[in-house]
Amino acid sequence: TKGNPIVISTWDFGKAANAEAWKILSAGGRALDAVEAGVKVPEADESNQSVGYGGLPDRDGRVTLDACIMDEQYNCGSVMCLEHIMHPISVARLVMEKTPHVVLVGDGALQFALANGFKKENLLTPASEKAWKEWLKTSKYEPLMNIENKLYNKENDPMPGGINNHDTIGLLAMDTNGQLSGACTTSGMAYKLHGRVGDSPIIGAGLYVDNEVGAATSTGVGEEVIRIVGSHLVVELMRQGHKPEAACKKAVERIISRSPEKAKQVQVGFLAINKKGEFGAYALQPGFTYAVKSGKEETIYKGKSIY
Ligand code: SD4
Repeated sequence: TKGNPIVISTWDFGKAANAEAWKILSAGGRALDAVEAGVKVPEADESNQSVGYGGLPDRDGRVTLDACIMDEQYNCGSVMCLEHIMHPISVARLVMEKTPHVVLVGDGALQFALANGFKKENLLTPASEKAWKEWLKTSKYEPLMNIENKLYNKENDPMPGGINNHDTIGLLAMDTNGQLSGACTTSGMAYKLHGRVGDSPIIGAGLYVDNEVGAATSTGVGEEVIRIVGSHLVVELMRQGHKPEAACKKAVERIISRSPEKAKQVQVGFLAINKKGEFGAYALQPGFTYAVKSGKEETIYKGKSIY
């Protein structure tokens, strides 16, 4: 039977990624191809300072990228701390499809990419270099991923004077055959220590796809997500019968119970879809948005939050 395809992704810039994924899904293509094509949009967008090209560098001025991908058969691939490659998601897919491994890191990931025809590029844009040099003046390392909560009120309406703090993209899709896949890609936390890896490229933390049950992805302070293996937790909660939004909420509450003080100060958001095509999200702080595209709608939703 032919189902109704759908694609969902984190943050409002997910809309452009969804549109690209939708071209594949609406033509009856495979969810795996759709998620890769979708997240390549923000990866190549230099105005997005937290994914791929144009991403903010680490504290040494190096743009290091994290990405992972997972298909409908529990195959997965990941790259961590990869430099100089515009599309880490495509390298992650190659790791999945062309190697007996799941994860390649750093220089090994770069060598693998170059050996497979990827081009070495400078990913540090003038705007991101300028922001880094500005940061260097104080060099204060505070992973303020929760800038949104100062910019949005409890109703999730943007407050005046705010900058739109874009974030990691996690994108989940179901194709006409009802198969699920997911992709997640980021430049990670700005001005992180060199070598720091967040949740995004860690299977089970930043992304998990279980084609029997559903799929989930996350955004925000990765350390808090890794601690609870967040995306896998969301999928397991859906397996137990929770709807996507309720599963995401329970995962967020788990973060609060594990890190009560930290949870008040940082942002984490989860996004999930189940096998019926039902979707939902939940975040610690207000300001989390996600984009949905299906045959019925093209919508930016405001995720509910605890605080
Ligand atoms: C990380 N979860 O590296 C990512 C960060 C993120 O830019 O969502 N945003 O921890």
